[in-house]
Amino acid sequence: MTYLAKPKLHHPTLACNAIGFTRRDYEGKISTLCAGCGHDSISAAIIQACWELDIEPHRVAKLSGIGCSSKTPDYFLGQSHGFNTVHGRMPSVLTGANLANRDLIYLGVSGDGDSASIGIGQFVHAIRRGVNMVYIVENNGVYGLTKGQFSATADQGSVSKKGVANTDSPLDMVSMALQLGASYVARSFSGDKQQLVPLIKGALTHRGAAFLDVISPCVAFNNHPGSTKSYDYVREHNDAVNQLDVMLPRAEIAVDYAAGDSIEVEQHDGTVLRLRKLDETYDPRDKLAAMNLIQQRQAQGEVVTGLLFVDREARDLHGHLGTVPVPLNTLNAAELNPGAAALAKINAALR
Ligand SMILES: Cc1ncc(C[n+]2csc(CCOP(=O)(O)OP(=O)(O)O)c2C)c(N)n1
Ligand code: SF4
Ligand SMILES: [Mg+2]
Repeated sequence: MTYLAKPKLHHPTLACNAIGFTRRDYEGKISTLCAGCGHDSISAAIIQACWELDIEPHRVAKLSGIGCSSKTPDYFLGQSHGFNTVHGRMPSVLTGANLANRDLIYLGVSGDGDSASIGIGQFVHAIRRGVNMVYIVENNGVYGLTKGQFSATADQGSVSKKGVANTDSPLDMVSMALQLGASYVARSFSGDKQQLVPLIKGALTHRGAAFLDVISPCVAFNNHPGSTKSYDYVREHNDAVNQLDVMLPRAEIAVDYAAGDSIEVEQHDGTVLRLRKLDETYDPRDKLAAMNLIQQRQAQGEVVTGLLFVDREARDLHGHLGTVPVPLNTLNAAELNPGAAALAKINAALR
């Protein structure tokens, strides 16, 4: 069994939003991810954001690629449209769906492997075209699903569960998104619900390409030598009849820090992540300042979080292409086939 259905029991006193839905109405199946995986916290934040925004679930199309992160759309918005694409191909499928039906809210969920490795070309072009979407990368620096190989966002010098150091330079998807013309760019941490929920709400209400890089710890690959809880130790001391992976449950890493402050977050593998939250005076309309700040803080070993850039006047792909203002499936035969005279005019313009 790859998933577990949730029992449909709603407590009668559960709070409803303005359109009469409880949070449970925005949930999906029971997650099969490792206990404590950051991705589950992001799913919870998406559920909360959609509930608070009174979004009708059937108006959302959630799309993903392949990976633990790309499995998560199964665990939220169970009443929405869903498309689990091939590895790294979510952006082009999302672009096509968006062009066909502009009336849905498009939510692309991907991983750092799915988007920064195999799907990097797809990511680049969807952002550059200004597709009206929320694009979330659940960034853990590894290919979690295939057992922890480095992804293209892994920091140089970080050590894999096998003790091998990563020698490659990391891709910073936030800096790339800014350079590529995303009109809403933010970074957060999966365990910072206070920051993440408003950022997702802002992205859902933004018209244009909204990109969110959410750092999301993978709890399964904190496999340091000497630990009696490591996979190797468990295997060596396990007289099992077949090869098993033991996913030891971990607590979710939650953080709570104020605007302008920085915080050191110890991850399950003992590494320390230094987050810096943008302060309240920060102006997210200045793209150059955002690019500078990311680089400056990075040089000091810090990861800046918050809404880094927004362009409220942005046009989306439909605006660039001058498409019809309604979904294509609502056009009637006469509108779809304007007749021989219109065709002759187009042909004449091409001669
Ligand atoms: C074409 C193709 N190549 C490789 C794979 C194997 N594969 C499955 S998931 C994955 C990486 C997923 O990493 P990421 O997107 O970071 O997701 P995570 O599991 O870390 O959340 C890879 C390489 C595949 N499924 N299809
Ligand atoms: S392997 Fe890592 S990314 Fe995948 S579910 Fe487990 S903790 Fe999450
Ligand atoms: Mg990953």
